[in-house]
Amino acid sequence: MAILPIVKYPNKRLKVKSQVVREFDENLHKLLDDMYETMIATNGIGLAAIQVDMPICALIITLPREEDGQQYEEDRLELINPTLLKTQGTTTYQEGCLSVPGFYEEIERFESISVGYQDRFGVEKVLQADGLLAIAVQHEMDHLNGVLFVDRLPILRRKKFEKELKRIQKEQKAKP
Ligand code: QAP
Ligand code: CO
Repeated sequence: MAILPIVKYPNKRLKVKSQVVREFDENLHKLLDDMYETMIATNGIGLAAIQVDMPICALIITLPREEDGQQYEEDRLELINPTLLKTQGTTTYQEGCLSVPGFYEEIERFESISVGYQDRFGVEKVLQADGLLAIAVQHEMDHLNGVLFVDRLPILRRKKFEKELKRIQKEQKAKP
């Protein structure tokens, strides 16, 4: 297993459309395992393959449990080639992203969704999700289309983000 470098905004690689996964082999499994290790090491709850510079339709999510706020390996969720089947309602949540560290904003999403996908072995499955899981799945599926949560901000809040980003980048330059 390995911790992989995360591609950060405004790197244009994050805008690439991810390719459909056709081979459910050990290379895919190794990538998914490395993604999991990377996500945990960086305090993430979700990660798309493109964020570790592999533009393929694969994403992982491991939400913290409600009872203790901890992430458990047995709660690992891996969605390969996901497609939205059904949506209901809308909701907003203050989102962040490992590719946009230090910035959080309210984003509108569907409240509940149904998603078709394949697991790491290529077996077709359906996931019904609401709450934080539904938001995480939509956020990660956006990555597969080259879309970041900041791309969904209304123009004024997008400007606020670009301004704040300059400050964050200065801070990070001063750090190491
Ligand atoms: C996507 O986001 C998501 O700024 C996953 O400094 C967002 O894991 C799912 C993170 C909202 C559900 C709701 C962000 C870590 C992690 C940061 C993440 C940071 C360190 C974000
Ligand atoms: Co993200």
